[in-house]
Amino acid sequence: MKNKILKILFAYREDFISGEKLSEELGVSRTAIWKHINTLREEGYDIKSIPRGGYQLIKTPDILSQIEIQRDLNTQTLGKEIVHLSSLESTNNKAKDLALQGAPEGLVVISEEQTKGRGRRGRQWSSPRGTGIWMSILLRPNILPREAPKFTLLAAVAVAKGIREVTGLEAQIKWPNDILIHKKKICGILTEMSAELDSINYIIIGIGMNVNEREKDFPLEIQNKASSLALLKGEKVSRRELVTKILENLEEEYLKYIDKNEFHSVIDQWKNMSCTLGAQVKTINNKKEIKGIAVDIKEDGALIIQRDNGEIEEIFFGDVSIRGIDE
Ligand code: BTX
Repeated sequence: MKNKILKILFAYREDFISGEKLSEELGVSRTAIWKHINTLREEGYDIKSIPRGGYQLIKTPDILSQIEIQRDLNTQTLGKEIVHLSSLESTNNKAKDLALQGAPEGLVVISEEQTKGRGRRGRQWSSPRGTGIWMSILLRPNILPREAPKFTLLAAVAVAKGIREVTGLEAQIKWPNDILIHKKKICGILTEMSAELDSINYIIIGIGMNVNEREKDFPLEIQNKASSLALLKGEKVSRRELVTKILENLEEEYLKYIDKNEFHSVIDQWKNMSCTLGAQVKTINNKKEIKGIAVDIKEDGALIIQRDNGEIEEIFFGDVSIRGIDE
């Protein structure tokens, strides 16, 4: 009922709408309407009321609730169901629990803060309240498990493109899963899956993005390498618009891949937005150091490095440091 009231208030937002009209349209008493309006106010909606004039929606709050995100969302499956919580240990953990309970493909879990946000290999992900986007998307693709690394590439493209569309900032992709702007880390992606030998139960794409953080919101040890979109843009950025664009971009590429087996547009965009290709890089693979130039990316997500002596190496996992960015 609360959401129905909100929808009507939003549609009439230039105008006042009377309590009487609301109660007629929704078939509940004016007192019930008044109670729901008060709950909406407690959630941060600025709703003006005048005696005999009715109610007017003045301002919506900066929260990533289902109704706020779905307002402009143009997707078939992704984000049709959104679980939005005020605080969680990790949205990836919650998405995993829901996946095990049979949650459908396209489910999105978003939290205003994470108390145990996770990076790769047990690393922590700083996720302060109300400033960034901490979300996980559940997919159930009918593909072989070895195809799964493609989803990190797909997600990185959807995110980098979304940032460019909303802010105009030149987001770049650093292999395998970082989004950087002006050499600072803005976003990390954690793709996790549950699979049998020949089939995937589910894939969870976890996206952590710094949006409106101030410098002091970051832990001291990452202040020199992390930044937020607002710090780089010089003004507050809409988290809602970013989530919408990212889900739309993700679905577009996902459907192309799943329905038409078409992945080249992800690869092309990945290459265009990459800050890794062409750079001098260094990584550790099977305990040996590999140094050279990153020359290509393969469809399975592998990074191709050409050593100084001309030898070619394929890297599937790990961290790569880029000369000029990390050292
Ligand atoms: P990663 O292992 O590549 O990066 C983790 C490293 O990044 C940390 O060790 C730290 O140095 C740095 N770092 C930590 N927090 C931040 C931050 N807010 N901004 C920039 N740098 C940071 C990257 O892992 C994958 C992160 C995924 C996070 C999402 S949030 C939603 C979902 N739920 C969850 O628990 N994780 C994912």
